[in-house]
Amino acid sequence: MKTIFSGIQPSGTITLGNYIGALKQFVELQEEFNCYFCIVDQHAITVPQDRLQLRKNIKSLAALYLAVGIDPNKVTLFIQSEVPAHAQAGWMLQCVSYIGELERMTQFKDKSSGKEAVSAGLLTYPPLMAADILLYGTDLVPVGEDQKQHLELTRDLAERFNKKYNDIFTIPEISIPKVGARIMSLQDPSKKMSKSDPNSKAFISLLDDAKTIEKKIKSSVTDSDGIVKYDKEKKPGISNLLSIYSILGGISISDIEEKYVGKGYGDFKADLANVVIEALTPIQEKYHALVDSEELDNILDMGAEKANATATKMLKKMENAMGLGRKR
Ligand code: ATP
Ligand code: LTN
Repeated sequence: MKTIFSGIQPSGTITLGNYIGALKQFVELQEEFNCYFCIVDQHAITVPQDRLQLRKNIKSLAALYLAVGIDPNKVTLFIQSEVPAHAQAGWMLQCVSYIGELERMTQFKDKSSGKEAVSAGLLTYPPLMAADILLYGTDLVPVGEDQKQHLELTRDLAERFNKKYNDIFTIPEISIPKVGARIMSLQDPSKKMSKSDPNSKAFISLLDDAKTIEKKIKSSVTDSDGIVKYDKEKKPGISNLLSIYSILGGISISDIEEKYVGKGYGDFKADLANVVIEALTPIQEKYHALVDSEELDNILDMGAEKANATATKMLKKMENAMGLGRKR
């Protein structure tokens, strides 16, 4: 059976972008693959986090993984910092990475630009991500489009390590959804929707209530020609809303366009809000039942135990390949 690994940062409440670009795929993939899904809290601290809020976000993200349909009996769901091999392997892979290639990562450039104090962790984030993936002999990594460059670097690092030390890593493939790989901000359709956007109107979180969803969609940035038509270049706002409508409503974009011929953006946005609310309501119900439960802690304990068992074996192979410690 092939192995899948993917991670989400507990840097806020996950958005429709995370759901459509990543989580929705995970639910389908769990049926056919040996899946590891990780709450990457060590990645989240590459930018400042409030201690108590981070703790909350970790549990909340775990509950959301389950609420969207991840089955803990089929997958290994765990918290990155509870499996120390990630940071250990991350260090070794930092020593295989070049500063130049890390400085070229667009996520680093975006998140560091204009900031006075940029943590070294923000720069060395990709080798930690490579460690996450490579520790499990991962074949396939399902992610949104923004992670393509990090995946390419992961493959380069794995190949470099295999050549230089010992051929121990599987070279992972990337899996990006055909539609919805890049859901855009509701306030600026040239930017991706991001859960840590300081403007909360820019994203819909999976836990937003109906009123908030209606308001955010109503105030989303579109254009002034009033025609519901998909045109990514000329009408990025409406095109983004059409993608969300199509994916969550299960209707093709051309059918939606036809439905709104002669109608304005007001009708379209009101219906889209209902489509989103309908998709999120059952997820929110499951979430509330789980988030403070003992069951959730048990699932995370079980996940950490399983992940630790697998990751420690690969870590040992890495240490042997590089000559660290004593041979055992
Ligand atoms: P942050 O704002 O803290 O950087 P984020 O919202 O960008 O976070 P991540 O935790 O970095 O989200 O990403 C989790 C997964 O969601 C990744 O697979 C990523 O590719 C995917 N993803 C993130 N944003 C989008 C988006 N706007 N559209 C589609 N997929 C996305
Ligand atoms: N870098 C990713 C989160 C992430 C990840 C991973 C995704 C960390 N480790 C391993 C896939 C596989 C992000 O910012 N979205």
